[in-house]
Amino acid sequence: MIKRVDPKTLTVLVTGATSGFGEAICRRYAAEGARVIATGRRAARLAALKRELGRRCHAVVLDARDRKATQKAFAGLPKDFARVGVVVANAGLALGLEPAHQARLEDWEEMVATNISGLLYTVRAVLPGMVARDEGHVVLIGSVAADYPYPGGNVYGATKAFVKQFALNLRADLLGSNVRVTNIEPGLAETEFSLVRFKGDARKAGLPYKGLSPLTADDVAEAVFWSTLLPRRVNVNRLQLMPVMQAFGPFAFKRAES
Ligand code: NDP
Ligand code: 8X3
Repeated sequence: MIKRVDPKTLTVLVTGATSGFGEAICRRYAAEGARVIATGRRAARLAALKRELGRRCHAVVLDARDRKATQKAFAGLPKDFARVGVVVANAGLALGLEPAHQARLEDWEEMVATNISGLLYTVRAVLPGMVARDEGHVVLIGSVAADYPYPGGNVYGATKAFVKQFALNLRADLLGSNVRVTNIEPGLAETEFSLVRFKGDARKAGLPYKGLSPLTADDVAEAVFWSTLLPRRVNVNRLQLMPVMQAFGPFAFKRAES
């Protein structure tokens, strides 16, 4: 017998809710009656989402890299939103696609600060409450870039490999509690991700999606939603999804000229 979690009972905290996956995840849960806490840096977009979702949405303007602000914001949530049942640590970015010897160190630092430190600040801020209540679900947004290397993916892929191992180690720590941990690893998905990676160059940003059907933000939101509503006895450790039109490359060789 499948007894799914009732979304109407959930308060869901989503970082990076101003676009892409995060925004779609907020909409998906809100449509089923959950309360959502939406965070991100762009205040106008958060305000628009709050207007759209109404009283069931609490919006917090927050830079995920700011440890103190994160702790303060999540410690001071309004009463109706204080019992976070699902946290989706989604805020993240890739910057640049240059080979390692040409990449900008500032880009590497920003990816580490957001995709690793920011994710840790978010999880650490809500985890004690979940453990105390013996109920909760930590969802981390990883990437196929954690599993398969590609030229120019150097630090971005490495940050997502961190997410992968952190998810597994969290599970190890949480055994014995009813707090669940899931790492969702999407492949190519059309959001603002590419525009951010190529720093606003719309032509370059469009190239990865040309001639194929990438995943959509709604596809990823559905995977997150589904995994958190499974019966509480079930833990999806890791869920990798790709467009049907994407697969893996063969090994690459540089052969000597003959
Ligand atoms: P988008 O660029 O559309 O969304 C990224 C979100 O992250 C925005 O809401 C942005 O909000 C937020 N964000 C970035 N930096 C910060 C910060 N310092 N503080 C707070 N929020 C921040 O991209 P996606 O929706 O595609 O990306 C979401 C996640 O999915 C990322 O972790 C990404 O690595 C991952 N991913 C994306 C894939 C893809 O192909 N699109 C595939 C696999 C994984 P704001 O700028 O307002 O702060
Ligand atoms: C985003 C997917 O392949 O652009 O994580 O790195 S990819």
